[in-house]
Amino acid sequence: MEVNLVFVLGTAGSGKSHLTSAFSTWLSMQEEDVATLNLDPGAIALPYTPDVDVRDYIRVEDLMERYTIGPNGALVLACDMIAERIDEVKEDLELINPDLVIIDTPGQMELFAFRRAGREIAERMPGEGKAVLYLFDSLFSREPLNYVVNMFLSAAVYNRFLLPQVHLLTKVDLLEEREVERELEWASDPTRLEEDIEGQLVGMRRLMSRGMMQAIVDIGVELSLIPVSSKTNRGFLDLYAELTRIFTGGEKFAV
Ligand SMILES: Nc1nc2c(ncn2[C@@H]2O[C@H](COP(=O)(O)OP(=O)(O)O)[C@@H](O)[C@H]2O)c(=O)[nH]1
Ligand SMILES: [Mg+2]
Repeated sequence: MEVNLVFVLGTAGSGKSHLTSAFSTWLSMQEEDVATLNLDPGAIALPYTPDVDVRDYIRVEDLMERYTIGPNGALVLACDMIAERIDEVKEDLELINPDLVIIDTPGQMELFAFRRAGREIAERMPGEGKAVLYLFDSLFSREPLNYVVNMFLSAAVYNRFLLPQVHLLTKVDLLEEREVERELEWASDPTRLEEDIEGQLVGMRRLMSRGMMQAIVDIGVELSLIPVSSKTNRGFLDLYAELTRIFTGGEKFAV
């Protein structure tokens, strides 16, 4: 099956499910043969109807009952179990046979990104090309320290999957344009981030975030952030161009 896979990752509430919904709808309008896959077994209500849904195989409530465990334990178990059931997911996808699959991942990112099952799934899913979209919640990242934390998380995700990674600044419709511009500037020019940290933070938090930022600069992680909104579809053309470049350019690793 010649298919390209796009894994959508980001902290809880960063907009993964809404992006999956809006971007896949937008891609369909561009005549892309796109399918959606929900890998979040704990999703209660999704803003779209997934073409393939792990909740058809694994139900968090069933696990809670069967093993007498709470919702958190069941969610961890469910995410680990997806890896074992991945062949069924593959078969369901093969029936649809799309060119591109947008993959919505568990609300709590650590369940997918930092447990073994996530990488196993990413490795075993058959894809001609694979890419990760890492979502920076623009509201959350408005605080310089949170922005720095997000840089670390995105670097950790990259380190985990070693797939081309596109960074998105989500929900930009909720911010004033100058706030959006400021976050974009932090990405393109770390000295601006440093200045804002100097200006806004005091004491221990200032020392810590400066040290953390310096580490990021030392590691050499460069960030190019694409501002997007699932409400207005802003940035989708840029995102599409970036994915096309990754999937047709044969790029193996994003830096
Ligand atoms: N205004 C606005 N709200 C958004 C956008 N994307 C997501 N949201 C809201 O952010 C919240 C979390 O979104 P969701 O997609 O469920 O995040 P997930 O946990 O990463 O899947 C929801 O209340 C959404 O309505 C956006 O582009 N614009
Ligand atoms: Mg979600």
